[in-house]
This record gives sequence, C-alpha cells and structure tokens, in this order.
Amino acid sequence: MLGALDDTICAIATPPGEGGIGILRISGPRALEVASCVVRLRSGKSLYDLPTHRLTLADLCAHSKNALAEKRDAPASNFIDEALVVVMNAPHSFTGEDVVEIQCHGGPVILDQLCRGLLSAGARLAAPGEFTQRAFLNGRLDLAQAEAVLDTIRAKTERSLTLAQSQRRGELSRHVEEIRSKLVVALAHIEAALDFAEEDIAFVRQDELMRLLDVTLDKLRQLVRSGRDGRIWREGAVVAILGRPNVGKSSLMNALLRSDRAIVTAIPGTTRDLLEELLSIDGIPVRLLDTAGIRMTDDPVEVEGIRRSRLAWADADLALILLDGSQPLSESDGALLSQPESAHALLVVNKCDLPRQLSREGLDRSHPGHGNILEISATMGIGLEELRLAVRSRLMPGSLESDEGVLVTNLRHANAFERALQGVDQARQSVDAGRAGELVAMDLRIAADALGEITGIITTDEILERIFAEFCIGK
Ligand SMILES: Nc1nc2c(ncn2[C@@H]2O[C@H](COP(=O)(O)OP(=O)(O)OP(=O)(O)O)[C@@H](O)[C@H]2O)c(=O)[nH]1
Ligand SMILES: [Mg+2]
Repeated sequence: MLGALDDTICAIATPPGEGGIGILRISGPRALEVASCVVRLRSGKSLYDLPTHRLTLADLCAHSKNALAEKRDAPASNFIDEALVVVMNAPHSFTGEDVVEIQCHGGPVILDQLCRGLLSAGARLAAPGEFTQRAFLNGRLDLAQAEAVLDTIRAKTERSLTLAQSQRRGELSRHVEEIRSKLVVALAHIEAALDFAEEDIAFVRQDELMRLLDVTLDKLRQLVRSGRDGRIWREGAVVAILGRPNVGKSSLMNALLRSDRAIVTAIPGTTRDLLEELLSIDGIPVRLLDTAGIRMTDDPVEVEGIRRSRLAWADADLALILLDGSQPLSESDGALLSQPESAHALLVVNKCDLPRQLSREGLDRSHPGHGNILEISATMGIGLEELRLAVRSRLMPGSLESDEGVLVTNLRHANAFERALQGVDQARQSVDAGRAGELVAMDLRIAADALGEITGIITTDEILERIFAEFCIGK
C-alpha cells in the first residue's frame, strides 16, 4: 500500500555503519513538531522560528515531551549528540512537504536513539523510496525523474551518471511530453471528426496526419533502439573471459583493470572461482569476469570452478575466448570453440610477444566463422586498445543517442516506448488503408497512454509500489 501523505515520516538517510556524519530526515505536516521533541537549538529558539534552508547548531536529546520548555542552560541529562539542523519549509523541499534534516555524528547508536525518539514523538519509519515517492505525489518530480534519482545514486560510470542526471533534470520527460501532446492533439481532431461525422467538416487532413505519424514513428523507433542498451547503462554488461588453463585470463583481467586483482602464476588451474570487477570501457560499465580455465580434470575444486565458468558464459553479454598464441591449438581449445555459443564470442589470441605456434590461417580452417581475431599480449600491454574498441562495438553496435540526445536507460520506459511505437504504427497503417476513424483513434490512444505511463501522468498504485520498492530507505 502507498503510504498516506498526512503521515510524518522519518529515516536515517546515510548508509548503515560508522561515518563522519549521519543524517536523519523527517518529512510531513508534523515534521517540525516531531523534530522539536529531540532537537534543542543552542540559541534557545524554537524550530518554528528558524529561517528556512539555514543550518543551525543544536543539541539532540532523547525524546521528552517538554523538550521545548526545558531551559537552554539546564544540564541536559538525556543529551545524545551535537548537531546541525536545517528546516526546509513546504513547498520548497525535496518532498514538497515540511522537512527537517539533522546532521549529527555518524554512529549507529546515536542515529538509532534519535530515530526511536522521532518515532515515539509520532513519526512513522519511511518505507524504501518514500521520500522520492512523496516528491512525485506532490508534483515535485514526474515519474521518470523520480526513477532517475535512483539511477543517479546507482550510476556505475561517469557516462551512466550523465545520463541519469539528464533524465532527473527532465530531459527525457520533456521529449516524451512533446511526442505525447502531438498525438493527443491529433486524437482530439480525429475524435471531433467522429462526433460530427454528419456535418462533413474536415477536422484533420489525411496528408497532415500521415506526416505527423511518420515523424512520430521515426522518433519512437530511435528511442526504442537506444533502449536496447539501457540495461547495460544501468547495470553494466557482463563480459566473461574464458579459455583453457594458463592462457592468460587472469593476466588479461589485471591488464584491463590496470591492477593486480587476480592471482597469476605459471601453474595451470590457478583461478578456481569467479572473480568479478567493474570497469569502464569507453564509459560503458562492464562487469568483467575472470573464470577458471576449462579443461578435463578430476580435481573436485577445479571441476566446480569449471562448472561456474560455464554458467558465467551462459549469462554473459559477451565472452572473450582466449587462446595461447605460443602454443598449438589444444583439444580443450577445440572443445570451447566448438560450443555453439562461441559464435557470439570474441576470439582473442594472447601471448603475441612470444614466438608464434598458433596460426590464424589454421584457426580459420579448423574453426571458421569467428570473424575478426584479435591479437594481444596481456603482460606486455599490446593490442589492449583494439580489444577495448572491439568489446565496445560488440556491446553497443550503432550510434547511441537519438537525434535529440535522449537515451532510454530504463526497462519500464523501453517497454512503454515499444507499445507506443506499435500503437502509432497500427494507426498509420489504418489511415493508409482508409480504415474507420475509430480504429485510428483507438491505436493513438494506446500510444498516448503508453507514453503517459513514462512520466506518470497515467499510472497505477501497483506500478508506483514496484518502482519505489527498489529504492533504499531514506531516499
Ligand atoms: N609471455 C607472456 N606470458 C603471459 C602473457 N599472459 C599471461 N602470461 C603468463 O602465462 C601464465 C598464466 O597466466 P594466468 O593469467 O595465470 O593464466 P590463466 O588463464 O588465468 O590461468 P588459470 O587461472 O590457471 O586458468 C603466467 O605465467 C603469465 O605470466 C603474455 O601475454 N605473454
Ligand atoms: Mg587465472
């Protein structure tokens, strides 16, 4: 259930654990009243007298009903901590409600005691994302902007952050609204024509309508296309390094990370578990997996490692199959290359600094159809730039942004854009085939509603609950 807006909510807004500063957030109609139960301003004034958006020094005490009445210089028996307190009066706050934020020392006991004080003063513990949900319900943000708050917090590369910030500022929403409002105007004309069918008044010219639908289709197609990469921008692409033992998988991981993350030895079978690290390849967040070398073995630990390598392959967005150029192709290499999945893998020949034993022609002959084969030396750092480029273009072929520079990074939005595209496409076909106006109107309505779902003009409690449940408490 969505919380009622007449409650006053509170939460610890900083992450759990110890920190230099911990922040408590209170929002709702009784925010000042609740906060007054634990905050005693050093100036002796009441919270109600504070100017909005100004930090003020205060003592914090365990909840007492008459905290306000207590004398400023009386020894505070129930003293908890010193703090800076800020009041943000409605509607000029993140949630649009009265908000009080308390910045104290970031110790779990302090924060916990204060939180309990606020609860006994009448606040309710906020649900995950409830502050942002209130910002949405009070019209401070639309739904796409509210979702971007979460993307901003979770961004894994600078590029993902830039995208999230642009969505949070409302660029995607403006774009959506522009398309939607044109559809709604067209819809109004078509419906008016239906209402006054007998009067023979032309409300919309067929060629104008076709032109509008064509332009809209183009825009929607671009957005849908950009949405295919959306998951990667948000969560990162999984790239698994595979190959038989000792080909240099861990060395490649370290070279790409520019650190000694994985253990490298000359002993085959060094890596026995999956190692995962996040890196940015040209701004694309990549979750790089180093795996156990795949070969026939009886060692139970290695067998388990190999099983995990295979699972990682199945889940990966891209696999790099690594071969050792200083050795002839082995049976284990052949077994990997014969897997049907290997057709989508990138073939990388390592150790190109050593005398060559593996010929590209031989490889093409025995295992054709692998496309471009890259040559690198993980330890000497040769060919890594080409490898990065190849990974990037495999993960995201084609151009990234639509004409207006908007990029769809959210699955829910991508889905809505797809339904909008289908609706407009259907409508266009109906106009083209001279079908009844009712049919055109119905499809345009579907498209306009799908777009409305993105910004939240059209929404249900169920959608809202699902979206805000993903947030952390205090956001
Ligand atoms: N000359 C040369 N040696 C390399 C290169 N890459 C890796 N090696 C060496 O190959 C050996 C194995 O490297 P690892 O990175 O541990 O290989 P791996 O594929 O992770 O091996 P497992 O974890 O056992 O499956 C080490 O001695 C590395 O120093 C390279 O590009 N050139
Ligand atoms: Mg290894």
